[in-house]
Order: sequence, then C-alpha cells, then structure tokens
Amino acid sequence: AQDCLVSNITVKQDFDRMKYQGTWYAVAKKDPVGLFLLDNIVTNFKVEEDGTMTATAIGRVIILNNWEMCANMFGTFEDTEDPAKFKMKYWGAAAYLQTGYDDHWIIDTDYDNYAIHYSCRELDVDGTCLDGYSFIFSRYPEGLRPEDQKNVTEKKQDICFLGKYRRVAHTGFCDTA
Ligand code: DAO
Repeated sequence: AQDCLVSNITVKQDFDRMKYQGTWYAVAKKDPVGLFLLDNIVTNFKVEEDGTMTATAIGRVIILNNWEMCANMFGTFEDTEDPAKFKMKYWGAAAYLQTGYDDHWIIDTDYDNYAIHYSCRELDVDGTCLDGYSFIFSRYPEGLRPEDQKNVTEKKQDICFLGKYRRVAHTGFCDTA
C-alpha cells in the first residue's frame, strides 16, 4: 500500500498454516517502541490437534538494567476472518518477560524459504502505523536466498517499513545443548 494505510496492506492469499509449521529464523527485524527480542531469534510454529496455531520463540533479550539472557516465549494465535491475519497472545517462560496481545499478519511466504511478518501495535490518527514491528523469517539461519531478496524488499516497501530493518544475527548465543 503506497499510501501506507494499515487497512490497505495486503497479506498472503489462502494462507496455509499447515505448510507454515516448523522452524523459522528471524534474519531481519523492524523494531517496535520498547524493543524486546534483540537477536538469535528462532521461532517454531505448530498447528495443534484442534487446528489452533501456536508458536514458541527464543531470542536474546536485555531485561532489568542490563541483564542479558535468552527468553523463551510462547504464543497462541486467534483466527480472524482473514486466514493470514491473526491476533497473537504471547508470554514468557518467566514472569519478568514481556507479555502482550498483538496483531500477527503473514504478508507473504513461500513456506519453504522466506516469510514476511507484520504487526501494527498502534494506529496513527491518519490510519498509518504509529508503532509496529516486523520480522523477516528464513528457513535458513544464514539468511535469505538471493532469489527471494527482490520480493522481500518489495514487500518491505508495501508495508512502509523499507529502510527500517536491522539484520538479526545468529551467533549461537541461544543455542541449547
Ligand atoms: O521483539 O520487540 C519485540 C516485539 C516482539 C514480541 C513478540 C514476542 C514473542 C512471540 C512468540 C511467538 C512468535 C513469533
């Protein structure tokens, strides 16, 4: 949407939550106000037996004045009339981690390589997004395939976040084992 109205943003057509399951590595992120997940962000989506989509996420965070840790986060997704637009309730494994209730839109994905997520937390009076965040996910921690980059850049522009992303590093900081 070149007018940047949130109501004009288009999402993935006929989003298939079954094919979206599994591991996604955040390779870039546009941060919201009150940034939480810093880097080493890995999510795992699942469809439960009743059809509900759920996710776990891990990532490096800094909480309570410079305490660096890996946050284990959980999310459950409420369906809306659009199959690619969800409401996400999220919380942490520990009480001092962030909780929230955000929009969770899948702007585009090919299920096998890349996904573009979008969440606007606060609408401006003119209908544009005043505070939002977005993850660019890849099935590979090394990043996007070169052939997916053009499309991802176009989608960043469509959601009016082009130029607002930072790279999300995967250094092994939150790797278990
Ligand atoms: O990092 O600044 C931020 C905002 C993101 C908050 C969302 C946290 C966790 C969500 C759980 C699962 C799915 C992606």
